[in-house]
Formats: sequence, C-alpha cells, structure tokens
Amino acid sequence: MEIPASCALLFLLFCAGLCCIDGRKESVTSGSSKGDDANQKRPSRASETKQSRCSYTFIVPQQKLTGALCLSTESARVNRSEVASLRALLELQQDQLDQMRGRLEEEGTLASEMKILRRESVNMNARIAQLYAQLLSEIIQKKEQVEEQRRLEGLLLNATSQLHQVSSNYRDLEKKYDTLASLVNNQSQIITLLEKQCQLKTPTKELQEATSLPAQQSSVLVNINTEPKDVQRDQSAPFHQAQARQEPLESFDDSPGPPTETPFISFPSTKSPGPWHDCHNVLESGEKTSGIYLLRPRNTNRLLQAWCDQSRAQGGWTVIQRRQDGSVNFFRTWDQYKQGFGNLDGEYWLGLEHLYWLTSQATYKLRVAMEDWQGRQVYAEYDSFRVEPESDWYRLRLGSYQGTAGDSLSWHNNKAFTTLDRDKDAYTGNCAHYQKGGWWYHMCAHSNLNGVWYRGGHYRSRYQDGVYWAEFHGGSYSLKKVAMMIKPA
Ligand SMILES: [Ca+2]
Repeated sequence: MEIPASCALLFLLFCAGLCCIDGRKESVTSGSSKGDDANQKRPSRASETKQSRCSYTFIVPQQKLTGALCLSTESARVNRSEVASLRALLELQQDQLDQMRGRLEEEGTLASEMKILRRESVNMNARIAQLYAQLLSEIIQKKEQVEEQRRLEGLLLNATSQLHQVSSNYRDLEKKYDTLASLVNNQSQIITLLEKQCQLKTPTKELQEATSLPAQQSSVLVNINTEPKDVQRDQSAPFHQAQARQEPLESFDDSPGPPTETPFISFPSTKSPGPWHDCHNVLESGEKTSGIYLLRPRNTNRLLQAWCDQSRAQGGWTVIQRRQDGSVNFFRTWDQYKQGFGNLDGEYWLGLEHLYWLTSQATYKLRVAMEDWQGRQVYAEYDSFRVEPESDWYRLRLGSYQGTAGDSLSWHNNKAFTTLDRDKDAYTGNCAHYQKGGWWYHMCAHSNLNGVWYRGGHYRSRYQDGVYWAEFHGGSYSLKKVAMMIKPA
C-alpha cells in the first residue's frame, strides 16, 4: 500500500509543475511584449488571467501513511486571487514607475536647460558687470573732460580779457606814439627855426656890409637873401622878402611866396566862382593866375580846393603835394592822407581820395619839380598817373618817365599806399615808420617826398627819413623844395 500511494503523489506533483511552467511562460512573453506595444498589453493580460487559473496542491508525504489521502483546493483558490491582485498592483506600480521615469527624463531635460540658462545668466551677469564698470569709467572720464573743458573755457575767457586789455593798451600806446612823433617833429622844426634865427644874425650884418660891395658879388647875396623863404611865416624879414622878389626862382616862381606875418592866401579874382574839373580846366576858362581854386572832379559831388600852377610848363597844373619849409608834419595816419592836410598856400597834401577822383576823370600826367639847397632845379615827368580807389589801397599806376631829375618813382609803380597805421608795403616792417611819412612804398623807397624836411641838404638820421629823390642827390639828402602836380595828358 505504501508504494502506490507515493506514486500517486509524484504524479500529481508533476502535473501541477507543468501547469505552473506554462503560466510563467505566458507571463514572461506578455512582459516582454508590453514594452514594445502598449496595445498588445491588455489582450496578453486577459490571456494570462485565463491561463493562470491552475491550482497547486502540495502533498507532503507522511512518514507513515496509515489512512486515506485527502486533498483540499479551497486555500489554493485564495492564494491565486491574491497573486492576481499582487500582479495587478505590480503592473500598476510598473506603470507608475514608467510614468515617473518619463517625468524624470523630462525633468532631466529641464534641469539641463536650467543649467544652460544658469550658465548663460552667469555670463550675462559678468558681461553686465563689465559693461557697468566700463560705463562708470566713461562717466568719470566725461566728468573729468567736462571739468577740463570748464577749466579751459575759464582760461580762454581770461586770455580774451587780457587780449582786450593788451589791445586797448596797444591803441593807447599808438596814440601816445603819434602824439610823441608829432611832438618830435614840431620840436625839430623849432630847433630849425632857432638855428635859422641864429644864422640870420650874421647875414644881416653881412648884408649891411654888402650894400657897399661891387655888383659882381650881388649873386652871392641873392642866395643868402632867398634863405628866409624857407623860414616859417613868422620868421621872415621884410627886406629879405623884397630882395627875393627881385630875384625870383624860375621853376618855383608860381609857388606861394615866403610866408608873411599876415597869412598869405592867394584867392585870385575870377570871372566865375567855379568849380572847375581841375586846374587845366581853370586855365582853359581863361584864368591864368596861379592860386587856390575850387574844384569838383567829374562824376562826383566832391568839392575841393587846390593850388593851381598856371605858369610852370605851360600851366594848368593841379598841385597835389608841396614841401618848402618843413612847416607841416607829414608823419600822419591813413585817414589824414586820405582826406588831405596842410596849408594850400604852403606845404600840403591834397588827399588820396581827391587824387582818385581827379585822376579817374581823364588820363593825367605827373610832374615832380625839385630844387636842392644850391638852387639847382630839376623835374621828373611821367606820361600817365593814376591812383586806384581806397579798396585797392590807392595803388599807384605810373607811365613812362622823362625829365632831368632821374627816375626814382617807377620802382614804386603798382604799389599800394602805406601810412604809419596801415602797412601795405612788401617790407617785413612798416616802411612808413622808418621813412616818417606816407608813400607808395615798395621795400621801402627810392624816393619819399613826404619824409622829414631837413634843413641844409645832407642830414644825419638813423633811417633815410628825409625828403629825398635817390636819383637826385641820393637818399641822405633832404631836398629844399618839392612840388608834385598833375595835368591831363
Ligand atoms: Ca610791410
């Protein structure tokens, strides 16, 4: 009886084992297919639940079987439902696990993105900090620049005010210089007069003796007697004048005579009161007496007075400049040279503006008459003479030379006029400062008839500032008498 019982037990165990192996296989197959396709998951589970309905029966052999063998299947059914529920739970958990993995992966992506963003943020912060520092330094620099600019502006303002001060000082100095120059000139004239007074005492005695001398010596006396003609009007002696009128100079016979105690102004009595276009027009109208006439050049309402020389070289000459006794200061400003100055019956300058209007109405020629201290008379004539308007600095336009004095003016042709306050010459300095008068300087002069009137011819001065004509006695000889005059060519 023992052997058949044990055989039956083994058989049951084998059958149960087979059922169990089949179920597991189904389970493994369904597990592997689940990852591949979610749609296949549910059908596989259904088949699994169908096939997992096997039962396990464990029969423990007794040491000694004495009675009948009994089998109970109720407990096995309970265990199967628990396993099923456990499996369902396991699957649920696996689903949850899968979901969590998915989330984890998503979160991992987010985390890496966050890392990248953080890194970028850090970089941006560093960049912003750098830019901020740069901006700060630029602001500081600009602030410093503004301060520097303010400082420079302040310096500029100071410099400007100082410049104004200096320029006003310069103007004051210029005025003082003009005053002093005029004073020096006046003083030199006074010295000349005093010298003349000293000299007059001796000739007076000589003259008294000379009245008893033979006739052949009277020519010497003429030279002595003409001397007082160079004195200023309050210095001439009546008997000298009478003597001089007996022996008039040929070339200068129409120049106003020696100044008298009462000012001599020659206003000839005329048929009409004028005005005339120039002295040639005066002569044409029949007025043949030399003297002061009222002129009005064509194309202008400008009225002016001028000395008309109606006897020299066929007459009709308008005198534009005259030197004869040093009574007038010719060291003058631009405006004075422009308008004219001096005395019409003595030394004078007609004025550049008048010269411009006169010489623009026709073609004029220029005659320069000169006399040295020995009584020698020469002239220089130019077949055309014109001055440009003030806008061109009264530039000199000169024609061809002919005459006996030599040509000392052509070098000044096409040159602008220069005065002590307006330097238009080609020299680095102002020629008018050195030559003490206004002229059409080049670099500087071969002639200057507006210089200082020195007595006696040769003079000593630091500069060539006498009344000179280089071709006639050179630059260190101041001429005794000079007259510039114009007439239509
Ligand atoms: Ca110059």
